[in-house]
Amino acid sequence: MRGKITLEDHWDHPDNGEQAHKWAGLFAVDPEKNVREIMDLDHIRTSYMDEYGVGYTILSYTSPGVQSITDPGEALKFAQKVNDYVYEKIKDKSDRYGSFAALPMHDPKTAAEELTRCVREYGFKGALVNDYQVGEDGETLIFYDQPEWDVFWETCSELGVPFYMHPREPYGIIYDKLWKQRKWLVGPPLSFAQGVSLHVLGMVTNGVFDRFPKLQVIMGHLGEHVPVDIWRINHWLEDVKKPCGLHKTMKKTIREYFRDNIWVTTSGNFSTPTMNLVINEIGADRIMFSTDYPFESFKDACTWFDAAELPEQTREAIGRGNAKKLFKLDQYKDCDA
Ligand code: GRE
Ligand code: ZN
Repeated sequence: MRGKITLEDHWDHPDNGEQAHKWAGLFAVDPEKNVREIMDLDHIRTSYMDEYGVGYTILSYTSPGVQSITDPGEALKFAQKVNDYVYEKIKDKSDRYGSFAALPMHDPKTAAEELTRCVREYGFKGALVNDYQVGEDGETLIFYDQPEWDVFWETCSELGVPFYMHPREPYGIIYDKLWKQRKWLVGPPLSFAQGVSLHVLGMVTNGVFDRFPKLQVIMGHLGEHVPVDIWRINHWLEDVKKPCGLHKTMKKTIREYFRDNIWVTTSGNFSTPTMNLVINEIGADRIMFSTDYPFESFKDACTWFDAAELPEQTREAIGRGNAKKLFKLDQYKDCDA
């Protein structure tokens, strides 16, 4: 399929070279290639897009990014720097590239202000945040499912832009107690999915979507294990007789929040049986194609999706139609690159 849209494509800033090499050493088969590709906002990326039929990409600053900067002032400065930088890089290529805002998540008001600046001044398409923010003391983990974050969610709703909850690596005591003895499960095999699932289900069960019914949140990797478990999650949370039944605080069923507020992308999860499961459980109208480049191969993402057995109407919806609707990409002219 030509003219696909992709939403989980990471980049890194030239000043972050040391960390990029460290991260690539942990996760990439070919670290040099990974760093070269993640730093590129130009020919390498665009030629992959041209070759494999991606018309439009919404870029995001890499993980853990701003979420690991403990000092709130530094986090804001760094977020502004990367947002300014990517805007300059793509502003003349707005037919092919958009961007998510990177945000400092120490404080809801500051986060809301930086998001507003990026959307209003730069035309950014939403925010992509790497799970929890590490707090100023280097120990606190800030989750956005608490009531003080309402001002931030209100801003997302009012601006009408989606929020992408992307994974980060486990940090501090969480890493020491749970993952240190089984490091190979950190990242895509398990910890990423657990982290994002906890955070998004925290938002659902703490009433964020009841207070902001227009808010739209995206999860990558075909839903980070939630769709496969949705019957069981629903079963326990809806049953008011069970002690963990959250009937007092939740207005709708888990399935209804997925229908109304949550989207899922194919990033880094190129399995047709799993995609079919998500189509069955969540619906093809809530799924959007994505790659997870350069942590996954651009080619693998695209050739898998193009060849997957799907009705053509479904391929069109997942490949670009749903993203066009969600991100209001009407100006985007079905770029058939
Ligand atoms: C990511 O998407 O950010 C990512 C990593 C490391 C490994 C795999 C992956 O940062 O998808
Ligand atoms: Zn990713």
